Amino acid sequence: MINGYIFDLDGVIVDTAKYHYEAWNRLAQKFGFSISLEENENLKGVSRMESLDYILSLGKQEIAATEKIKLAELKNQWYVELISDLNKTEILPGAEELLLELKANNIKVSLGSASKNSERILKGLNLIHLFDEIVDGNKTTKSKPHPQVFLMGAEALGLPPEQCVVFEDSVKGVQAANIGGFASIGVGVETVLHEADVVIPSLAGLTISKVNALLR
Ligand code: B16
Ligand code: MG
Repeated sequence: MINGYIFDLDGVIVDTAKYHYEAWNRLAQKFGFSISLEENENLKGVSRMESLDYILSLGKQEIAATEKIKLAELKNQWYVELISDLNKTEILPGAEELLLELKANNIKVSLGSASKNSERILKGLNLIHLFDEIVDGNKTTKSKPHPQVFLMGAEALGLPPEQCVVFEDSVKGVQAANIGGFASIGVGVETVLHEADVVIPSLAGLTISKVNALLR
């Protein structure tokens, strides 16, 4: 029985992955290389500092820790500029409709995101009131595939993991949900997210009864 819904943010609720990619690419170009779309797949759901480490390793750059902090801040400054005028068209198909149905049915909802910008994004899109709890990169100490972010979400909702479903667009996020004992719904491509219990292309047309049927 599913009583709680936990949503990843980037790639599930909102189409911000393209802005992370743009900002990281700008940083990579400072070092004379660019990030391929395949390499970008490895950045989804990964924390800011871990993403930076991965990018610097792609460019074979060895950078002092203090300089890395400055680079991560620079990337975030560019990212925040890029998302400064996010609008409703960037809410991914079906996300708002499902959140509204959950609210109308008093089903508990938490965010489970690695991003430290999640409140800014959800407020900007006027979606924040549809979440009972926000667990994001400002609260966690461990990155996906560690299940911490989802376990904290379930705990905040007052539910055990087996009563919650996690929606994720990243491989590491799906792994985190599985390790934590949650039902997992991958949002994206089956070949990439095959470890999820169920994979759907998007949230478009998804309802509570369809989720229950998918997980039966
Ligand atoms: P920030 P999610 C993740 O969000 C993104 O997928 C990932 O690309 C990003 O590096 C990470 O958040 C940290 O974001 O720099 O805004 O703190 O998919 O877990 O919602
Ligand atoms: Mg994501």
